[in-house]
Amino acid sequence: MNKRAAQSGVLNLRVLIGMFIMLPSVVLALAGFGIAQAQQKQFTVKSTNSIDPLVPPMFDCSKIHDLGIDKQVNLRAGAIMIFCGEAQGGSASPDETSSRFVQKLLQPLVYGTTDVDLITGTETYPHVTQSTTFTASNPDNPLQIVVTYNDARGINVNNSAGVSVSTDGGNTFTRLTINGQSPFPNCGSPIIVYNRPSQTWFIACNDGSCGGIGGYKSTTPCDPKSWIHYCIYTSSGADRESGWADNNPSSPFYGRMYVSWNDFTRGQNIFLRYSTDNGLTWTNERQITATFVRNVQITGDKVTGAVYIAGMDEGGGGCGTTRANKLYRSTDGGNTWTNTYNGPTFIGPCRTASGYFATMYDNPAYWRHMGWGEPAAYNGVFSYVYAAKNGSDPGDVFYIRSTDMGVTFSAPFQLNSNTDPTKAQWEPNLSASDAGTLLATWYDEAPRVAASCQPSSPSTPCYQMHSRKSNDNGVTWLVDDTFSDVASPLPLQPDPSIVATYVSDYDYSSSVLNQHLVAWVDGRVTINGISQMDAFFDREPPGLGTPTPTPTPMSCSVSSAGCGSVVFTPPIDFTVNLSDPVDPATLQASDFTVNNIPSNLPPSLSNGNTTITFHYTTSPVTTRGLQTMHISAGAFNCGGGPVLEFACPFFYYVRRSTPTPRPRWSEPPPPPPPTSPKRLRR
Ligand SMILES: [Ca+2]
Ligand SMILES: [Ca+2]
Ligand SMILES: [Ca+2]
Repeated sequence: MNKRAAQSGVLNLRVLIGMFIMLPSVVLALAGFGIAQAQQKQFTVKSTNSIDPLVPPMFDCSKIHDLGIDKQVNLRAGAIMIFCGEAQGGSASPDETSSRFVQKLLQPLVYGTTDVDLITGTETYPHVTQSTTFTASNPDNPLQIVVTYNDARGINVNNSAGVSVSTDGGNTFTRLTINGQSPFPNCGSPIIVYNRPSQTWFIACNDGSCGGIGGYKSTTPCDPKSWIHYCIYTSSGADRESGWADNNPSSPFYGRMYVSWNDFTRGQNIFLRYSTDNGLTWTNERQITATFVRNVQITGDKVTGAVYIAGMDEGGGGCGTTRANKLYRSTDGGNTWTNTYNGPTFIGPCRTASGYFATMYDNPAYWRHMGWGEPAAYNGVFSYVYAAKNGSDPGDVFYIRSTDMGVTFSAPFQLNSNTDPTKAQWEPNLSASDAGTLLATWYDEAPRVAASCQPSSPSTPCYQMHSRKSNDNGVTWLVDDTFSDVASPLPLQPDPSIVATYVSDYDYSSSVLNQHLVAWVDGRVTINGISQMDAFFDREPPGLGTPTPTPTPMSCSVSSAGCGSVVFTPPIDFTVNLSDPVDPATLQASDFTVNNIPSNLPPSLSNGNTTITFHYTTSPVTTRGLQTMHISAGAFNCGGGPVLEFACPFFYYVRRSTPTPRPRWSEPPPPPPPTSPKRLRR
């Protein structure tokens, strides 16, 4: 009874239970999955024939679709798919050689510097898969860069969250290791943010010890013993988490950390929690969607403090089916959310599909990818990159831009210059720098010469990372050129505990010191003679060109239901509504006047700082007739910029205490019908 038997056999619940009865020690070992069980960390899988520790005990395979397991991307869900025979695990027939080499530099670099392999230390076949990267940096110590990724090294001991740390600005990295594993037991699918006020790094992951989303935090990230466990959210259905931290001291929401995810046990919806106290506590979750929309990535605009979640309607999955980009925005620090954009449908990038997921390669189906990209926002401009099928072309990457904080968008701009309809470009990422530069990077088959790519063919170049840079926050783009140093073979996924179609789900790039920090999966390093996956890193230094000055900050406007109204009692309170939240630090009572008389009591804020009520000790309304409310342009800041001028009339009438009926004139006779114009006769 082993995993391969489980894959090939037709299993039902009773057979599963029988298996566990025959293997009581395995049941014992698995009992702690998904809940805090210190003992579980001590458990070691002793045999390659043991059942995958990622699969919960007594798991009912008939519930895979009800639970959305087939749509999830975390490695545990993949292990369940493999266990239930719904997906194949990776496999290969390695030869006995154990070479490991890196190809030398083949051509000059246009974007980026020298590529760095993030995977240091021992690799033990077949647990050699590292990919799906998330990159963050420390703005107060830009030499400190941390990249997280899925790491198969500890997949069989419930430890698949890899992290590599650089202390020299990204020239070299070290993969953190304790006792041969990452320092994050029970953790998988990691992401990372840096909390500037507390100078603390936070890894968030699918955390078995929290039974949901949790992770580890540290102020000395290169010390693997320094990381302390914490929890964010409890649910067995959490998947595909993403995170962002507001690290701009001038932002209205400086210091907040945001984590979003899909919860497949709660309608498959997107949820979010944020922390206002540097990670000590996390809010009750905000529900962002009311139906299944993939939580693609979250980002924020450090200037305005606005936070954005890029989502995708995946059209039921598969190849040849539609996708639609969706956007959700919060302008009050994550408290309330608005669905600002529902983009047009397009066909998702693919050559075929395997189960729910589209894949970029066929024969066999390989590299699941739905078209997910990455958002970036800076100074009121929201940008997004994604991938789509383009006629017969299996994949191109596109850029869309919004100058009204994610409500309306420019027409999609194709970033890849290669237009060979047999070559795919896919899985793009994007980051924005403080200089207003954008860097988009994607997987590009431009260097492929062979008719197709097959995994584990070290002599067949398949793809190379390509980039394109904008020096004006996305208005115009420099040329498309290479970012990684060499063309990579298509790496194999040989780990039997990870679904065979997995290569990389996303790369999350970021920026520091006007550099762009990018990681990706590369197959140039061979082990046992096969091309396998390593997470790589490179950075785009500040450009030599002069970045265009950043756009004028967004303005926001004031409205009031009182405009044009009639009052019969002189009011002392006046309520106005804002298009975006006011920055309370910029607001004063005297910003508001009626008939040039300023308010003289502290104003009240409500509705997430989008409603202001100004107060008077005595009403400024004293004479009958026309009255005028007024706020000068720039009197305070809201939505990240100065408020527009507001002037609004209303009327004060005095009711007659004893209404006297007016004499009525009798109705005048109707006017005579207009004379019909004479028709011209021929
Ligand atoms: Ca590897
Ligand atoms: Ca293409
Ligand atoms: Ca490079």
